Amino acid sequence: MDFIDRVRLFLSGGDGGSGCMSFRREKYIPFGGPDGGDGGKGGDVILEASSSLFTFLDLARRPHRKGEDGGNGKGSDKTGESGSDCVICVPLGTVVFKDGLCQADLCEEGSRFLAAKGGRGGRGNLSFKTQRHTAPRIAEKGEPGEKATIDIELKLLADVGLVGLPNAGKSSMLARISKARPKIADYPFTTLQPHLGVVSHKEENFVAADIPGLIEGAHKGTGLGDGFLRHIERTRLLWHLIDPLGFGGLEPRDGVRLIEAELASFSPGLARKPKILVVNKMDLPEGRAVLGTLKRHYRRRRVIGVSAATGEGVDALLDEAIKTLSELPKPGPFRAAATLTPGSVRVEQGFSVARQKDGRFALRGNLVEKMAAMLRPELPEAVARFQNTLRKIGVDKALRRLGAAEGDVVCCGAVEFEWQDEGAETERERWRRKAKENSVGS
Ligand SMILES: Nc1nc2c(ncn2[C@@H]2O[C@H](COP(=O)(O)OP(=O)(O)OP(=O)(O)O)[C@@H](O)[C@H]2O)c(=O)[nH]1
Ligand SMILES: [Mg+2]
Repeated sequence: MDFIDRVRLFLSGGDGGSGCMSFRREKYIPFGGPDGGDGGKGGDVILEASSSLFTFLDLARRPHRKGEDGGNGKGSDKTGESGSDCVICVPLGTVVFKDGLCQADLCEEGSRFLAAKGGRGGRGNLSFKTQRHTAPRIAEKGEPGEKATIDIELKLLADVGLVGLPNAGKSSMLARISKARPKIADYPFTTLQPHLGVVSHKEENFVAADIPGLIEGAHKGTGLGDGFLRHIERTRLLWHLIDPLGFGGLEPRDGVRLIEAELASFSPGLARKPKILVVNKMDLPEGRAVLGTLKRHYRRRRVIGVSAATGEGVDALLDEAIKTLSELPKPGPFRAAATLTPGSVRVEQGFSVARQKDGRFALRGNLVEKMAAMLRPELPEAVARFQNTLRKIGVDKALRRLGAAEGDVVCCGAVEFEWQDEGAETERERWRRKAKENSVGS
């Protein structure tokens, strides 16, 4: 099975259903009032962590997902049906990024992240009924669902990470201590993807992760690269496995330095993690000498000799791991350097108007674009309400300042309309002026 641990998703919430414009028309009921129901809400797109998944394979094949659209409202005040949510299952340990900022870390079974919100249903004409305006001929289209492009990354959840040069015996060790069965062979880069194994020792359990071998320049992409180190970023303890025979002409001691340099260049956090130097293949004659040399060289560090093949020293290594893990705090949710901070929140409000090269005016902004998308241009009252709102929020003033003339085309989202300059006065102002003029005249 392919292992995919990074995917870009293109998500869209379902569109809200349209509101209905209808009047009660029944025999023996004269003057039946408005009874158009609201549209239903569009379905959300939600990511949900599930322990039964280990890869984004399915998501990589279908990265475009959309919530169901809401149903349209109907007469007799019937609200449209809500669209059902699109729930996407992701493996435990999925970290969500939007515009490079970390948004969520789904590391608990069932934890959810609302990735794209469904649009609200448009209002039917019953919702516009007021004491003064008892027969509104106005209704809205549904709000379009939110569009979101997000990147998801898998950072496996394990307690112990196995690192080392290729062929050091990492997979053999995982197979010895757990029921995981990664491929083991006498050539470098046998392991091509991370493997997890649950280790039970003296009534304690922990999860160990075996990742592909690292070589010099892995941080520049040499060998299989260092991208797999992401999966041991949240382990609490590292076992650095060492082959007493060395690798590719490299002495074991130089190999230790090389791996530590690669860990440090991936992330300082990884370099700081508690490590146990594990000299593997102690059944080979070279084992004892190498263990002795490393113990002398790294006096202050824990150096343990084991053999994944015979099981020698493995119990002592597990004892040590359980003791160390019990002293270390459980890792909290992942926080990348570029985590969302109050200073980096993007607030999109207000509007902007600009004259385009073709002479038309572009009106942009969250509120105005949403209003334009929900406008039903065939209903004159809806158009008047739209124009009134534009005037109230100052769009007319801004257009006048840019030199727009009556009849100029203004584009707002997918809607285009001809601008009609109703003057700077609002209706209320006009009413007040007229009342004043009348009182002066009388
Ligand atoms: N004699 C001896 N051989 C071992 C021991 N552990 C592993 N090996 C051998 O070393 C070779 C490499 O073992 P793997 O477990 O595949 O090594 P790895 O570190 O996972 O290698 P990559 O996945 O390629 O990075 C295999 O031929 C194993 O049989 C050991 O304790 N003693
Ligand atoms: Mg391996």
